[in-house]
Amino acid sequence: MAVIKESKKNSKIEYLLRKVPAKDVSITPGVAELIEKAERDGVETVWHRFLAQQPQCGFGLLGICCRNCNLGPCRIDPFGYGPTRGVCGATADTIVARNLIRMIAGGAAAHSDHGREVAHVFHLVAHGKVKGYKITDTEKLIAVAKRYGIPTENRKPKDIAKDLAEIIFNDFGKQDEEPLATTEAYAPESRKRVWIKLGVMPRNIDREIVEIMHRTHIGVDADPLNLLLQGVRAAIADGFGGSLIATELQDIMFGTPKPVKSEANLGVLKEDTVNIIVHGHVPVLSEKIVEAATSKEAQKLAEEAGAKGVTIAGMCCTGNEVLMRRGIPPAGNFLMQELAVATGAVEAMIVDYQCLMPSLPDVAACYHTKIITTMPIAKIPGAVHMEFSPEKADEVAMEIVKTAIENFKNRVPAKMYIPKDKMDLVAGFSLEAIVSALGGTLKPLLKLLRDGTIKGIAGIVGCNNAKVIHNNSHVTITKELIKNDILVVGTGCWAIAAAMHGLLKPEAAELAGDGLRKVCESLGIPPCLHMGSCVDCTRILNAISAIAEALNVDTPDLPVVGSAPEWMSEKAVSIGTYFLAHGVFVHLGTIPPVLGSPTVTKILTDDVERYLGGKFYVEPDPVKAARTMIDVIEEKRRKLRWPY
Ligand code: BF8
Repeated sequence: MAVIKESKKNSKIEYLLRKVPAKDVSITPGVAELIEKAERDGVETVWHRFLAQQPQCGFGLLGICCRNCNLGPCRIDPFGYGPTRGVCGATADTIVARNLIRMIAGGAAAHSDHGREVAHVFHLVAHGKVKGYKITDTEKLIAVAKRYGIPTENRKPKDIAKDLAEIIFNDFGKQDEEPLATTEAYAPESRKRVWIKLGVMPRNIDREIVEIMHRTHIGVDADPLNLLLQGVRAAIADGFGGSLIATELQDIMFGTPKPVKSEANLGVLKEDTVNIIVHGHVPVLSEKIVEAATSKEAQKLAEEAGAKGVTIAGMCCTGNEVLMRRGIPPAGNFLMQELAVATGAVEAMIVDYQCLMPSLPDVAACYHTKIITTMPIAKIPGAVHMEFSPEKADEVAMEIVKTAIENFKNRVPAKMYIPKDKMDLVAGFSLEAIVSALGGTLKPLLKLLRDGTIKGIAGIVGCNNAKVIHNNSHVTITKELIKNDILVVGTGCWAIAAAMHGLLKPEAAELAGDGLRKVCESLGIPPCLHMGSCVDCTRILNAISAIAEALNVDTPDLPVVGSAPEWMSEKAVSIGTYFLAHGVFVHLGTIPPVLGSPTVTKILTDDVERYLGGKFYVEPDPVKAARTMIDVIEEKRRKLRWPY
């Protein structure tokens, strides 16, 4: 396939074509042909910009540049011929550790601000101050309230919700040294003891993030281990005080996911309908857009505009949210967002926040697509801004959908091309849905794990990254693991990759080892379970904690591994670290910017196991990575004296 190589000539960007085999860009059907279409249309994509950035800064890749004050920027010579300290005196160890935990702070901030937004809407619902939202899952409300010790007997759901909203608001705002109520409510006792001993029990999400920013300011914390431990504390705070709050409250308000059939890939867009894509992360907006777009009023307006109705599809984690609860098909994962616009068949891409490419309006300018931003904290130059607020949710959602419908007349058929590729899937495996599929208790799963029918569980999460072949590591690792009777559960862009490659179909059981295959066939489930969006990684944590407690062991003892094969975001660093804090062996398929400090690298990939029971393992080759994860699972089984 042709890929644009950027060169500068006469002050103009000129595109030179060069041949790159499609398999070196993406393994996902439809992607290569749309990149070629984008090139023909003169559109630049993330892959082109990645090429234009080569070679990427070596100091940055190693994590040894510091811009934290205006003595710098400073960088350390990794070969020892140049400076070994920044101007202030910081060594590579200090700089790498500081930079890494600032990534955790960024990720934890993103997750927790999402959680805070959902908590705000939940508080409005509890106090009857908003009409567009309600308590949908009372059973879940009661289950969550009980975790916090809130009385639930003979009480109205609204009263229980008021108490829950207060506790959660207090978790965000409290200033004392006591642990987060949510950590107390959800974390296994064995883990709490480890975290208290290590001094990493989180107090409050804002506090831990602020403390990272303080400790990484010039002249504060220079000790790499001490810095990294604060990173662990902020990541645990994210796991409970950010992400988990988002998941639990979204379930209460929008419904706890149950298995649902759908399809995935760009082929879910239709040639004869108005096509709307919801992209971002927070279902507070996308739930309302789905309601508006699927309403009779919207369908009628679309017909009046000459279309055969409205098709709504998802992108990234918002895509996962509306897939799990409404069966809305995802059109793609992170690297595919520009390609969806390049189909020329999308009337509007409605975005909230996180993982949005600021280049989207430039791509849209070549077609008729409107990029509609909705959040005051996430505006993009060139996009149309239609501000969303929970108080006016229904009105704004319908106004946005009408804007998309009105845009149908501007579609240019000659510029339109939708790849045919799409794949069936089953999503929506919340922990509650898994327990229900097992007959109401985890006991059957424990028995299958013990006797080796299922050898272990792998949680695979995270992004796409243009540094590696799109979706190749996700799919290769997943296939290797299920072939070896390891049940795969996952979230985020992995979940969409797995869907597009047929791994979320019950029929994928035929790719699994004998034990896992038989279990999947008897339950009618796929060997890979879609557990949701990135904040829903906490569903995996809750599953691990529940299994450990039922077996009366600590979480690091379990035959469980984690993997982020194509990670790129700061959120993924925070997620990986809170899995590490739970004693999980965490594989990273792209190299984190830490190699400039052998000390930090050793702490993360070796020493930390002594403190927390888990460690990071970095391996870009997906087959080798899967082999190591299988070995780790077998070793854990051996220690438990289970057959391996
Ligand atoms: O939160 S997996 S690219 S979309 S960061 Fe982003 Fe990564 Fe996708 Fe969801 Ni998660």
